[in-house]
Amino acid sequence: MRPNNIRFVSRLTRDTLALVLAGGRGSRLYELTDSRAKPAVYFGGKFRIIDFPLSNCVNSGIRRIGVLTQYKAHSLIRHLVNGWGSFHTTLGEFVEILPASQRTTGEWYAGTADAIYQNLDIIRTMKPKYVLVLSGDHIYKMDYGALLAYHVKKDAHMTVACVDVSLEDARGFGVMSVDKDQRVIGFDEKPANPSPQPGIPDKALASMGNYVFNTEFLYEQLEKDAGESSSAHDFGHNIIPGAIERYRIYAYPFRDPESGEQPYWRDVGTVDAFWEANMELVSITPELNLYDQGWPIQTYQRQLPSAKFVFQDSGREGKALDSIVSGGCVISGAEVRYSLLFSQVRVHSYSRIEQSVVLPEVEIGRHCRIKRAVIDRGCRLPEGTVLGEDHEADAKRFRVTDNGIVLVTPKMLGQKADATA
Ligand code: ADQ
Ligand code: ADP
Repeated sequence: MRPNNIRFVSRLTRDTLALVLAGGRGSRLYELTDSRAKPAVYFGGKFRIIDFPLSNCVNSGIRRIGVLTQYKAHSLIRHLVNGWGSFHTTLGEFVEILPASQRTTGEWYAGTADAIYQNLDIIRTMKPKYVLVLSGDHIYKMDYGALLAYHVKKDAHMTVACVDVSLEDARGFGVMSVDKDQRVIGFDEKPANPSPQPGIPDKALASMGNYVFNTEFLYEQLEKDAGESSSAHDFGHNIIPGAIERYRIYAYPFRDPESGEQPYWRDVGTVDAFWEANMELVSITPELNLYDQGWPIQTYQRQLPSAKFVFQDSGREGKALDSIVSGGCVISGAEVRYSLLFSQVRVHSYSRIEQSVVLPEVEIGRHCRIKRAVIDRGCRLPEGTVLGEDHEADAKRFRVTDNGIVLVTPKMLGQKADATA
């Protein structure tokens, strides 16, 4: 098939099986991932992080998707079943959950490559021509069709999608060096001293953790790696560094085709990054446009009544300014500013919430003052709670981050967390 064939990209996406790695904890999110895997963490009012790669697949025309789960997968699985379970299986479309179940090696998934290796028998039955391995951890909109077309044009065995990141951030990523044709000639997983790119002294080329494989090549590499006892069975640590010399591994720079700029891409790996990325959405023109119907982000959402703002008899206005307020919220005689409220949040009279991210089903009692906080799902803040004004006092009961964001979970309040949250 030739790239000038008009059906070229849609053929490629149809021949592709996407496998979303969704088993990691995301330990730097601390208590936010106590009961859920990082891909199940809430984002942007209605979504969970995994909705982004899944929506990217659907919008790109990839409708055969496996999701590999391991760590604390209950809320993730429930979300997938509720929100992503209605594909047209009769047309060969599916989102299939592939949980670690000690089926092949008798062990849990050891690393990202092992997670896929343990499902090879299932993957083989799906007969894909290309396998797109995706990280379930990031927030971005990306047309995977363009990535697949690039992979085929380069006649690559494997293609690694990449972004520019600061040298400091690069220590947390796989860092690549490439030749002038974008062929990968060096790959260092989480290097202590990341090398900058030639001509860009402050930026390294980082792997997004998204890979396209020719299927046979993937099978060969995984089988070889499975037999190596010293391997951690990880794509970044083992598979890529071991393959770059002998095989055609290419880097695909994630860029806007029109402007050439790097699009929005966030790894909300810490509580600070989580707060910041959510707060960015509240700004007047956020870089990530969730209102763009050309690339809709789908999710599971319950049928909820509209948000309601109550002007109390006492003269207290219930209002939200420069904020995002989701369905089922009631703001009564209270003021919400520069904040993002997920669904079914109740805010009672005489309270004020500022620069905060409030997850679903939170109740904020009367006379509370909340500033620069992340309130986890299901918290009930008692009347008169003050957060974000005295960090020493906050730190006695809650987590206060380096940037002074206060994280509150039901457990910290002595309340029972919802096991399905
Ligand atoms: P990390 O993100 O540090 O680096 P890892 O923790 O393995 O790598 O997570 C990668 C993805 O796999 C995540 O989506 C995670 O949820 C999932 N995952 C982790 N362990 C899993 C398991 N046992 N079973 C199923 N899924 C699992 C990787 C690459 C780097 C790259 C960054 C980009 O190794 O090279 O730069 O991703 O974020
Ligand atoms: P407050 O502390 O402000 O008095 P309340 O719990 O009494 O808070 O709620 C105030 C107002 O919010 C109610 O008078 C009502 O108008 C509205 N409200 C509360 N619960 C609901 C609900 N389930 N459906 C619709 N409106 C509600």
